[in-house]
Amino acid sequence: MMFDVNKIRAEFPILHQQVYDHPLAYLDNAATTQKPQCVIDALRRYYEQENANIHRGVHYLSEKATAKYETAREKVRAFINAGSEREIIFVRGATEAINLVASSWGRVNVKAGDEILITELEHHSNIVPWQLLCEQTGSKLVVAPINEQGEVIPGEFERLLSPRTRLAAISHLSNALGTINPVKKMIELAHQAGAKVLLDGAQAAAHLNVDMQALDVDFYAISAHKMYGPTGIGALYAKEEILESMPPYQGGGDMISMVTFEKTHYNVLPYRFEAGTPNIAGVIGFGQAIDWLASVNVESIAAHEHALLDYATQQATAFPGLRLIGTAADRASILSFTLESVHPHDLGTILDREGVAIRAGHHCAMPVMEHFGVPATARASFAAYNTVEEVDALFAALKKAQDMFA
Ligand code: C6P
Repeated sequence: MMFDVNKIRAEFPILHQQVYDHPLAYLDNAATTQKPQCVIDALRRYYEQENANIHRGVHYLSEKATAKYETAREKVRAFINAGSEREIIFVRGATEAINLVASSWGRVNVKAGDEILITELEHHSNIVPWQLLCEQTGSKLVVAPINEQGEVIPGEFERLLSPRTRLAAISHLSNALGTINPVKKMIELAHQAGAKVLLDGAQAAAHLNVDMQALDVDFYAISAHKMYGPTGIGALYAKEEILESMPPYQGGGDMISMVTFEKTHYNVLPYRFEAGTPNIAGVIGFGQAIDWLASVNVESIAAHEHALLDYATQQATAFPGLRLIGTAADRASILSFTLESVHPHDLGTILDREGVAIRAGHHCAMPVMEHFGVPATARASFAAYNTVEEVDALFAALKKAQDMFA
């Protein structure tokens, strides 16, 4: 199927509005993507026609809601090519997925003297849970440094892996730099050292083909809201044999098979890790978003975004006073930069008045800012529905901001 950006745009009602008398150019997709009509309809349909609690009722609506919820699990499984639905745990998002692993897997697998290896380009969600685990267990956080392009220094990651490394936790695609890590190779190296690997796929899942079996990764974290789906829902992939060995993350309804005051028997996978009434509407919306992504095709989206990123990078390179932050050889969908004598927050505000939505700040990756010696960057991030005209609008607005501060 031909990639037709206008046809795609037509499916996103929110995009067709004026902001301060300018057509909206939404370039903040790394923070969250907009939602196609089919996802909005699925959420509405759920509350209008299907709402009931799942896994509990014997009535018509409960069975219908349960079937939709479990169908969505199968959609997530297929989308990331996991081997089994038992390996897909619904959580609030990538943040909760990582916290689940740190808390449950970490509790029984990490002890004093062990090491957790991360990289310098991680989001706080893939730093702080490991710091907490290290504080609790007396283990040590080890950080693989990045170079001036924003790439994990080849050789350093390998050098820092040791027999003490229990886990390597790595971003698949950096939200602050756009760097795509060579994760296949990193997973192989970590496995050779006897460590498990968690990939933070929050940014990757809507921009790269992700395949659990081909990667042979142990844990993978995703957020629906960055994949054209609802907020407050995401998934943790974990290998079945690892999940089987992990203690429950939270206790409550649905995660048990039998409870007495003396002893509780836990439910089978994946329910053991889904305590309480879940975000049923969110899961159904997530399933719909995956149908949408799969129908447009992630590879076609990636090619479109790559062309936009190339075009934007060319303009950025020629723009006086602009410094690109993150120039890795392998990059996707993110243009992070500073502009001489204009603070990124001022840039964000001025661009907003021109209808251009970007993010300005540290992007929850403060160590990356420190590495590049900047307090913050401006970040434009692309999605399937963005256009060359919107990139032009970005640079026209940047010119205006520069002129104002000249
Ligand atoms: N990054 C951004 O603007 P949650 O919030 O749980 O859906 O995702 C957290 C997260 C984890 N890892 C990476 C690489 C991320 O980019 C994010 C979210 C947003 O860059 C909000 S800070």
